[in-house]
Amino acid sequence: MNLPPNQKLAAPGKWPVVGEKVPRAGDTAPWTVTVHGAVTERRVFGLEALLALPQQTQTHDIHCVTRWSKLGVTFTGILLADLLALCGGPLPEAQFVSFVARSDREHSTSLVLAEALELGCLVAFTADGAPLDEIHGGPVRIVTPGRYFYKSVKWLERIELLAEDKLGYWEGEIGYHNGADPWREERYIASTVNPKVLERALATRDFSGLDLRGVDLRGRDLTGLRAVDAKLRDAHFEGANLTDADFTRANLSNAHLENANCTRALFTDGDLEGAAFEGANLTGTDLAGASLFGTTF
Ligand SMILES: Nc1nc2c(c(=O)[nH]1)N[C@H]1C(S)=C(S)[C@@H](COP(=O)(O)O)O[C@H]1N2
Ligand SMILES: [Mo]
Repeated sequence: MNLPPNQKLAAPGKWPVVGEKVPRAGDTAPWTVTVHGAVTERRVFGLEALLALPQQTQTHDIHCVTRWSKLGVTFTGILLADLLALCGGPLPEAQFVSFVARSDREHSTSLVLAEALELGCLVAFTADGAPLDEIHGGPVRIVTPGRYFYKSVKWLERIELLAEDKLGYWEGEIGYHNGADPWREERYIASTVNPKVLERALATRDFSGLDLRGVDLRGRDLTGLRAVDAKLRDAHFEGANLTDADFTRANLSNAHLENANCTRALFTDGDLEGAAFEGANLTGTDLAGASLFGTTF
């Protein structure tokens, strides 16, 4: 059977509901899906017009980050690639795609555009032969094959093509991994702390004293982060904005800070052995008392 590591089958015939349960409250406007951003032609599709486009039928396995899987669900819908082609295709600068929900928190998720196209993301209307129930994202949701199901937005309202990534709700605020590959178990950005602790740490930008070994925070805006005494061995901060971050006494051994913006960041008395700072901006950085054996700049 095709179960990724540490997943279990949901009870036969059961499809659990995860996250939001309804689209935006009180919104009675006709359903539309807008394709915009770094695309040749911005277009707004009404639901009827969408349903009239050529559709595909695909069978995919669903893997939720909370460890249930449901194998072999058949979806029908429009391939993202086909929909983008109807809009004249992505502009050259388009590197990411963000799917945004018609929901109270404007829930969203994003993917590398090339991956989304390669995986065969589907703008889906039916599951196992019936229109999607509202609770499962009807009338129209994204289905992203080969990724944890949080990459499959319910109640699709917008598809935005972007030059730079815009982290989604679960990824940006709750600490779900932006990669989301179930075969590599990319569940949380850190596997060493409890998800509630991680969520709080992200909300307050305070990692002080936490054990976040191997945490993946590439490309994030972490301006003013407090990480005093944090355990950040093997952490990934490539391209992150660490302006005014405080890493006093933190353990950053073998951490990756390539191309990070470390303007005025404090690494005072920290352990930076084996850490990599190639391409990082070190203007005004304080390295006093830090141990720098094998650190590369
Ligand atoms: N709009 C919206 N889409 C969403 C979510 C959400 O909270 N809101 N949750 C995501 C998560 S974490 C999962 S596992 C799946 C759950 O889809 P389901 O409720 O149909 O099983 O939807 C994803 N898409
Ligand atoms: Mo999920």
